[in-house]
Amino acid sequence: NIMKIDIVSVFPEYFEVLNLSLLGKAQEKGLVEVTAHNLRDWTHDVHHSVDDTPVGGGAGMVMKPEVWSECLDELLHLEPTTVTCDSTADADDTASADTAEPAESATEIAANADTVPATDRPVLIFPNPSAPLFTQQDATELSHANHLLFGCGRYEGYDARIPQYYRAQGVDVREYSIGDYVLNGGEVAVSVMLEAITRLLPGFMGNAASIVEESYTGENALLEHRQYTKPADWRGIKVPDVLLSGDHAKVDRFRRDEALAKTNELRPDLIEALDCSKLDKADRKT
Ligand code: 6GU
Repeated sequence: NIMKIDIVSVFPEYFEVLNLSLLGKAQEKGLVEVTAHNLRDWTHDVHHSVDDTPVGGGAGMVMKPEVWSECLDELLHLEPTTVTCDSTADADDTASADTAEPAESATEIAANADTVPATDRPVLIFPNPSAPLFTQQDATELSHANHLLFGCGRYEGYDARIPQYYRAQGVDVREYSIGDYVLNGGEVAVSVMLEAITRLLPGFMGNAASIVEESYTGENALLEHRQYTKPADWRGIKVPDVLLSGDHAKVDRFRRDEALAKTNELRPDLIEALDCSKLDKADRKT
């Protein structure tokens, strides 16, 4: 079941590197098909302009809805239509981005996040520094989709009616930020999301167990314990004795304690979010 990925950008060359590396291999194996498109190909004016000044005033430029819609209609095989709704009605749309499926409640979606089946509905994703954070759970969910379409905007933004319109057309529209810092355009953010999503595709990585043990995944999202390889003594620094003991239960306990202590120190927010019922007695002591 091949995953189709379209990327729209004014710098499509940026994505040429995707043909190298691991994603290039995945394309050769027929797991994914990635196509980068130039947004300017859908312009009609001599200057190939894709943005305009903000309505209401202010600095910067905003990406025009007409160019985006011609492009997205073609890639999503949709006919242009007119929708009847005002822009204020959709003001909190980013928050409800992943709850668009009426059949499933929000809790059901959360519970099934790791097992949602492949969906025939295309997912349209806009990188946006003012949107909710992209998480491992989003990556897992999106790795089950058949068709992803990424629209890279510049950082000043794109006309808010673009996601609103495609949501009204029944498209699963998502907007995500990759962190609390500002990038010039969505290209780097899309590369980050793409890598997080595609490495989860079945057959992409050799070792499936290494995915299960990672930080931010599994029952309890903790930071990972430290790793060591041989030699046991290197430049005077010794590997912890317990790891050489051959006692698997002791090793597991040691690693779990370290993961808990490290997460508590570096990411107390992840400890807060833990499901306490999943902690065992020994966990509580740490
Ligand atoms: Cl998704 N886009 C841009 N332009 N800047 C960002 C971002 C996205 N996430 C964090 N910073």
